[in-house]
Amino acid sequence: NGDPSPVPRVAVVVFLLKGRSVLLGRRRSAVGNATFALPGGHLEFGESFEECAAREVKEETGLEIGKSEFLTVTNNVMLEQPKKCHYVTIFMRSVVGVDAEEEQVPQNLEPHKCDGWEWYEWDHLPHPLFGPLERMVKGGFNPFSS
Ligand code: 8DG
Ligand code: MG
Ligand code: MG
Repeated sequence: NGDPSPVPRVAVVVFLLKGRSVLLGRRRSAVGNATFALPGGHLEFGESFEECAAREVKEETGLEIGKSEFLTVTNNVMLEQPKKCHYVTIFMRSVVGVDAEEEQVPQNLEPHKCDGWEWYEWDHLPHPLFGPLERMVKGGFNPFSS
């Protein structure tokens, strides 16, 4: 791709947990197209990780998350993608209520970027997962026990 001086960027993504499930959507993107990924996006100037997590989840799914907490960070160099990129990815966690009165249904608010959001049981994840997530899962990372 034509970017003359590419730089690493910071992304914040969220493990939204409900019971034994996590929210994933299949990407429509030049990076990780058709793979299942967490909600999230680019850290904006002046934002905290928590603010970015809540904003991206709201923009992409309509869900209002409460507190989120930092889990881990990974370095993702993706030069094989149609759009070459390099992300330092911050992984946050937020737990949503399972009670009927707290139940919020995710909406696909950016259908040009995602095929739709679904809850997937951690023991039955869909595939292919987006590369950065796939590497964590293969490495034994578990957002429920971190
Ligand atoms: P924005 O304009 O809303 O800020 O960006 P976006 O359109 O929501 O960006 P994104 O591609 O969803 O997320 C930015 C980058 O974050 C993505 O290109 C690569 C990195 N990233 C990971 N893992 C994950 C993940 O599981 N989900 C998402 N959405 N992005 C991830 O490294
Ligand atoms: Mg976004
Ligand atoms: Mg996004």
